[in-house]
Amino acid sequence: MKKIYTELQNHADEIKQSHLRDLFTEDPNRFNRFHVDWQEFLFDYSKNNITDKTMALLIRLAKESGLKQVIHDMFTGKRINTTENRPVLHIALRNRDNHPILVDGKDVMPEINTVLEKMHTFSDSVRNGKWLGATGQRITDVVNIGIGGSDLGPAMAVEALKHYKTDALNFHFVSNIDGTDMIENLKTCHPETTLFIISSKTFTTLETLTNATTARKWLVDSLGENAVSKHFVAVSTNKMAVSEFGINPDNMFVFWDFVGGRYSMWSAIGLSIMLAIGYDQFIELLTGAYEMDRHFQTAPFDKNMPVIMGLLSVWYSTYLKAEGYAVLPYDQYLKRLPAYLQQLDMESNGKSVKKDGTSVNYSTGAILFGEPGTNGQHSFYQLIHQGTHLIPADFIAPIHSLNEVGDHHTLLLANFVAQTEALMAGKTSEELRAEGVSENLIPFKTFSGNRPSTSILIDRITPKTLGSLIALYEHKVFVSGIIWGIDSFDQWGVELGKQLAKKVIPELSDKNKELRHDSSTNAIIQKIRNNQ
Ligand code: G6Q
Repeated sequence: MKKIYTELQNHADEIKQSHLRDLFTEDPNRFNRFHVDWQEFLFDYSKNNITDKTMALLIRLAKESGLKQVIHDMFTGKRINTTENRPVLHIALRNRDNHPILVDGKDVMPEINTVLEKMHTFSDSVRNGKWLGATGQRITDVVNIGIGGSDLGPAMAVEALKHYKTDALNFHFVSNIDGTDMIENLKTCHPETTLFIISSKTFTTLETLTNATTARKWLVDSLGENAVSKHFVAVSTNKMAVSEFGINPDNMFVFWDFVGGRYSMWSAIGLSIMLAIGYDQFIELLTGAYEMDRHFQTAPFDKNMPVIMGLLSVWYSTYLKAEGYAVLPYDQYLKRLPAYLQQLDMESNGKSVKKDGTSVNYSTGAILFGEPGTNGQHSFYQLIHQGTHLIPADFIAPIHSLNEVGDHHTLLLANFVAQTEALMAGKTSEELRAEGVSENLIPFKTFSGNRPSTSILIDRITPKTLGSLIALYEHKVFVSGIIWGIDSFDQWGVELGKQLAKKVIPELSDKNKELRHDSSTNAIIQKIRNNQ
């Protein structure tokens, strides 16, 4: 075992003896040493269970893990997704200085720029009413049909950027194979004015193809087969499957297998985002991500936000044995961010086998959850404050609201600030006694404190700052994955899900089919069959 691992483990035992309240009291300069001021971001990680020694050890760990080299490898198109033998080039999609990025000697930028321009022309024509439905009416509703990485990014970003969205279009995201998702969304849509975007990297995903087929029938039943070309576009890497489905290749926006599903909102998978906010603001989104990419590539590790965040994840999961991780946006527009990050983080780093095929003997990615503040405060924060688990939490808030109403935003920010302070300092029995709390309630009203949080304060939510924020989390996940020695860019667990149901489908519809599962599975299938 590397010496650094033992040193970190020993240091973790030391840190457990310290309290954040004391660390702040002993060192009035603590904030100065543990924050990064960058563009519209203030990244304050001083309320984490760390000292200078912790950060020095973690940065040594990053160096000994070859992080610098792997960052370089990703940005230069090396095949760092080893189990799928692919480069990892979502960063090329937002390469705003347009420098060549070579894969097997070929620059990927010209193709990326061509697709971006095609999205530009198409989204302009839908937004300005030049693109008409089959009966000559303007499009009013856009329905993105996709799941996982082909849904969560655009759904999160369209919600996050609602303030910047055109009023002329309504957006719907249908992902679940549960027919309710489709039916409820179509209730407010009319075939003549609805545009479907079928988003699927592989164009083989059961949920998406089933939903797309239902949508197609809904349209064709009303407007006829010829209407399809005016109401269906596809985003995929699989041209053949798209044309087999009956979507005109002219209406197809391609991307490439070097873009992972959960990293694809910057590609044509983001078409709904561009339709919502327009080309120029979509470019702002890409620019924000690009600026974060530059920061990630160039800032020294001790001033590098994604590196620090990634190292903190390793510190908590592996060394302090934290199993959970909360992301708490104090902004209603970011309400889908936790769902988006659940996939980004848990699908990327929920792994127990290293790149060399051997099993890990340490904890990797944590269980991520979250809700917008202050809603979360009135539900699960109890466990974060007084439960038995260590849950590091990211608190995210904009200084300026996009909807100034009375003193709402001041009250929101007051909660944001107060929660992190309370988690850090806690409340002692002496303080409670001084407040006159009766003795029998003191054990219940005591807060241990010493509970870690990171505050990410953003000037305001804009396409650009959202781009930076998402890229920050993407790279944070990447950094932890490198340290853990896992492949953060594959998802064999999802692939299994794609296979499993196929066996059961015929067993549900054919009552006479013999069942050869375990007794529980057999009984459930039998119960469904008997009651269908
Ligand atoms: C993402 C995953 C997964 C994927 C969906 C949809 O990284 O691979 O969430 O995005 O399974 O796949 P398709 O886009 O191929 O339909």
